[in-house]
Amino acid sequence: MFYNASYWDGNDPAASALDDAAIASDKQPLLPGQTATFANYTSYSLGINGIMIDVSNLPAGTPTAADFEFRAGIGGAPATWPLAAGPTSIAVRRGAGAGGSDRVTLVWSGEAAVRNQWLRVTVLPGGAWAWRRPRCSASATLSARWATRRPTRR
Ligand SMILES: [Ca+2]
Repeated sequence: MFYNASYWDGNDPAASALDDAAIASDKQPLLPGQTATFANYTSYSLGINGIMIDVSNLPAGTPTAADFEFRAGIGGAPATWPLAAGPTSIAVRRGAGAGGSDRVTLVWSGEAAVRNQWLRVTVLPGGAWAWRRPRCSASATLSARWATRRPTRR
């Protein structure tokens, strides 16, 4: 995840290369079977408003919200959480991801961003991705436990 529209990306609400400087390198998605730790929680005042997914061999075109499933909840089985708002925009930067992969950036604006809950992002197989099979890393959860304090480096 990254802190979209923050000091680190020049307060730019759009998805751009500036977002790479706003990556929360100390935060990690909680994968199925893992136990949540501090690394899975963000205290960003704007909630979970930016997620990057690096994809190898991304097919031509830009994924849409229909290529993902977004659910938000607090406890219980993530698969039963209510559907959450999709991202405001999705952008692709070819070759900008780790190891030369393609970087897919999802941003949520304003109230669309999940706060005080977990956000589960699932990459759906097929569709625009044209994947023959889903990758093991396709399902991840991030928390939007929102603290009342603002980021200290502002
Ligand atoms: Ca941005």
